[in-house]
Amino acid sequence: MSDAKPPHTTTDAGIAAPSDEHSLTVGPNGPTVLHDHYLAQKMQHFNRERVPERVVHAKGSGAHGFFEVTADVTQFTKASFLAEVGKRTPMFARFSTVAGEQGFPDTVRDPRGFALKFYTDEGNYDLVGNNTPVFFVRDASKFSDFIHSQKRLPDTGLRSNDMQWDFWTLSPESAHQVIILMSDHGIPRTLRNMNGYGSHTFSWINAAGQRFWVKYHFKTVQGPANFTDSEAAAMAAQDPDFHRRDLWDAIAAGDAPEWRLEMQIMPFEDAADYRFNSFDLTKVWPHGDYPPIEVGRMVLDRNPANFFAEVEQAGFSPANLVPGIGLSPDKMLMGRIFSYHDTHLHRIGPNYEQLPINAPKVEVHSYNKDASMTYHHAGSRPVYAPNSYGGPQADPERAADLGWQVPGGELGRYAYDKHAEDDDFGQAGTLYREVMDETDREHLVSNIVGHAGDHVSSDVQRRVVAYWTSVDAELGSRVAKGLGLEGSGNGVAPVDPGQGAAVEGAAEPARG
Ligand code: HDE
Repeated sequence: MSDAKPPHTTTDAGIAAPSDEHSLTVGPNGPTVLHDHYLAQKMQHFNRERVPERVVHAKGSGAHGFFEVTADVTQFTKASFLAEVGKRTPMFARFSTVAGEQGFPDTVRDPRGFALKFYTDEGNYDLVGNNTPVFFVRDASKFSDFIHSQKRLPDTGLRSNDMQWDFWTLSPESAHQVIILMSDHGIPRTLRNMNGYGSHTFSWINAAGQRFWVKYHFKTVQGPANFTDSEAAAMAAQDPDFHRRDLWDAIAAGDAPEWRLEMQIMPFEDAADYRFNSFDLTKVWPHGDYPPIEVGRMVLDRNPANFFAEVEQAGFSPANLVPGIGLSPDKMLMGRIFSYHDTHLHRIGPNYEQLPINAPKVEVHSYNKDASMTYHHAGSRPVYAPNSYGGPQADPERAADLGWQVPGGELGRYAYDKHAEDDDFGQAGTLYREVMDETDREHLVSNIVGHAGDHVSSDVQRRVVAYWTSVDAELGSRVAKGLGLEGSGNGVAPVDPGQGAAVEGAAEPARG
């Protein structure tokens, strides 16, 4: 409680406000007059307080901090913020759930967004990842369909496990991500106890122009910790904002969470013949093939001063790449390069990068001008290029490098380019048999049966059994047993995409 004399209330025009609580009326019981501008502007602003929530990742929490380089990686990248051991770069992170709206509980079974904005001395670098190294689909064209299946039915407005399993069992490439989602890692105990990943394959380019394919792993120094289904349900009822509160309280108490950045580095030439398609977002690179190397540390040590201004208005984009860091022909990453800036234009306006949370810490010399909420401008400087009046000139030597050698080919919509060991279930099966222990497997089966047993039609449940049987026969039979469908799917591949609707006598999907 402050005993300092508070400032006097004003309008947004800085004019002293007449009262914090009384409308302007004719006598104490008379009509309120239209020219009570102070009352009117409070209500008018109140009606306009909301910007559209994010269409996905709506519920989130954020914090400021820094990234510090702990190893020399200049042989792989010329990125300035990675140029020397000990170099620190200010950053902002936003963690989020995917499918729930802003009021949704934190402790739900869902991937977590792991969005990082590095305010580097070459402009902002955004790495917009998740807490899982893979994703449900591998082509941007399926993303909005996938999200629609995770959200709400068009008629009831309710979420539906039937819809989720219908999509997943008709999209076998989802199996690796779904087994992670249904494992104990599907509900992190806190945002501090989860890893983060770039998920995609990106490229690093060194000063000599050599390109390497890379994958980012942010390992929580707090250690991974998760909720079981029942613990999570109890917490969702007790404190729907538990994750947000935990992150805030930890930082406020000086217990700054930290992550260790490890990188997998693949020589450029390896990708062509690697046993997995190196750019398939549903696959990992086994660490035995490309052992992760430690690169740096990320520490979050400052809470936002204002939630809306910083967390709600933060705009991240995978297109924000600095020199020395590039893309890869990952069809999901390619789609994302368009989408994020577009969503910010819709959600927070054409000048969102002038907002402090999104503004770079370096000078901006852009030929973009005007548009609503313009704050920074170039004064009388030319607004066209080329010009002979001292306007900025592009310097390709300083720019990020978005190219790589591309084998030719006809323009077309191609099926996925399978490499020697590529299939949709192999890495999920390896995870089940070789990485999980028996407790993990028991929890996995229980989570799958609990989820697929809740308002999911029998036709879809049969495909669920076939889906998990394709991952691992023993897993499939445990799921079949849990769903009371023994013998209904052993060794049967899931229904081919597009045949789902043709299943004879397909029951009306359970409206869950
Ligand atoms: Fe996103 N994603 N995404 N996404 N995503 C958005 O941008 C999109 C994908 C991720 O805390 C949106 O600002 C497309 C993968 C995070 O503000 C939107 C595709 C991964 C966040 C969007 C994907 C992510 C978003 C919605 C498939 C992990 C929250 C709101 C091609 C590697 C960032 C927004 C924050 C948010 C598009 C798939 C992570 C709609 C088109 C894969 C962490 O632009």
